[in-house]
Amino acid sequence: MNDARISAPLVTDFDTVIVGAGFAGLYMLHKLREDGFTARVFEAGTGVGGTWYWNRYPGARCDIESVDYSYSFSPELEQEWQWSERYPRQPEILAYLNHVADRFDLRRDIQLETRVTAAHFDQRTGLWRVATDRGQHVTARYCVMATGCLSLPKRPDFPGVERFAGDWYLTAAWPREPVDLTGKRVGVIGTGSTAIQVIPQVAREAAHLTVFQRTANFSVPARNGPLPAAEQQRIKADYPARRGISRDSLFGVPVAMPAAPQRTRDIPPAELRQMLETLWAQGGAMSLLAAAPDVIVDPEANAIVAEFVREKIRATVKDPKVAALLCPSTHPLGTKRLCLDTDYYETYNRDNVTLVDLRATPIEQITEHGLRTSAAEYPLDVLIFATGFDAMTGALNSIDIRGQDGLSLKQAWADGPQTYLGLASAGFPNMFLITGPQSPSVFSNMVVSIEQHVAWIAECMAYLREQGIACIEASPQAQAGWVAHVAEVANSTLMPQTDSWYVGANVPGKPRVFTPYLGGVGPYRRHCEQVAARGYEGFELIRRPVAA
Ligand code: NA7
Repeated sequence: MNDARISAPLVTDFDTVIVGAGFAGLYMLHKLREDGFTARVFEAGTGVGGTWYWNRYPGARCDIESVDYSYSFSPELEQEWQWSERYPRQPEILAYLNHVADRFDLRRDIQLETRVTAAHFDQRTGLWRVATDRGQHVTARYCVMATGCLSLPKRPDFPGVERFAGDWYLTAAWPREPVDLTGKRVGVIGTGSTAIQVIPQVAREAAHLTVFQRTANFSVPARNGPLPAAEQQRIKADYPARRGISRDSLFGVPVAMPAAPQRTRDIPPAELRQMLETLWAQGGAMSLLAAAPDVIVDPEANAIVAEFVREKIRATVKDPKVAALLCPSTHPLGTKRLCLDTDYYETYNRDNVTLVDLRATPIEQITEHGLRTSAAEYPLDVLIFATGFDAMTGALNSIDIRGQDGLSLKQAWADGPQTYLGLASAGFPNMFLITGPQSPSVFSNMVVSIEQHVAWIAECMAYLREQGIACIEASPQAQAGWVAHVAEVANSTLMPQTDSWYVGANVPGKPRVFTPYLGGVGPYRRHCEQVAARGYEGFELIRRPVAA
């Protein structure tokens, strides 16, 4: 970048444009306002909440405990908000985010029902020009993408879908009005985390539920239930310590990283069995992974824990043929998102539930009255697509983002995302990504990772202002080093071999790259802090021209 080309204008519409009003966008706005920056948030939904605004399907719930899946930036907020259950339901998370928007008076800087369509960096002025689907054009020095990791759902592209005479729904775009499934014959396509939440709910309501499964997944019981006031009080009395452990942990949950982790295979079998039984009885997917983190590295450890879960499935599901179909066999445990459920396997003991194996009998087409596989036609009144997302890069690539010399982000990332720390991308000055690709993001408690990124970005902007720096841009060398490091860490695990959305395998034509950073939330945080402490090492900083 050449300083001489930047003639910073005196006036911009906003210091920062923030795209998205979910957990990330809301806190980014609050933090920037506190630090004396102006900001405008653009949000496509008719309300705030991001992921938790859109994913309102029956059974939608977070798989991180409510006391941990919440902001820590305000001690008052964390003390005053009362969670009703161990794992929060979508309506409760949405109510929480609306409370946050009101409590911190955020709404006046949020423009709803507005989708950002383009963001172009103007080299001459050093500003971002942002366009929306309402025909607006605004300028800002910084552009912060708070677009979420799982926010672009895959559209159903099954042959014949347009002919279906019944109602169909995408879990990630569930209607705001109640959907009555009573007495209906319902089909659910997919058995990922979303479907595993939807299926038990739908089975209770529908006349009949047919589940179309391509890949069986591992799921761990949530053991959800009310969160007693006394228990919540006890946690809140010690919140700073609990939050501190999460920030330093592997996954952003309050399970401390062991100094010298024990290898699962070295634990005497009886002791290991006892440990797994205890974890199973307590519930929680993240606790299981955190207790035996080597399952994603060591095939032997993985086989032990995977077989333990398969045993539990066989013990729960009465029909041995159905149990066998539900036992995952195509991938090591944890290499696809480890799911969390309430009564998922038990649901297959109901008389009104049928499981269809799409590996043996693939979908041929959706017909006017149902769905046809290679073996049979299933008459349906309602079809629910729980078929996943174009994860981590989809939402970013769907905006026309152009940086230096008109370089498009999509083009720059044609072979997979290229970022420095998952926070920025070379060629795109003054653009920040919150929980971007190649940061811990989806492999962590998102709220912990979001707060870390927001704090880092705000501190960076304050530094630039103080130092009179017009532009910050990731250097291509630092970026190449980070991308290689992310790949090296991933390649030391079993993760990249499995076809999952972590590697983009669920979207035809998407480059196969393992995208989250697996180095752990705590070590990653320390690395980002070091980068800042060293004057933003790995970034190029361009001073504001004196005459501007
Ligand atoms: P996932 O985890 O991507 O699950 C999608 C499911 O849909 C999965 O079982 C897929 O089977 C199935 N699927 C997708 N396309 C098809 C087609 N064409 N035919 C049959 N089956 C299909 O998405 P979720 O929404 O459940 O979860 C995403 C994340 O959101 C989750 O991990 C949490 O972090 C929150 P496949 O496995 O590809 O064979």
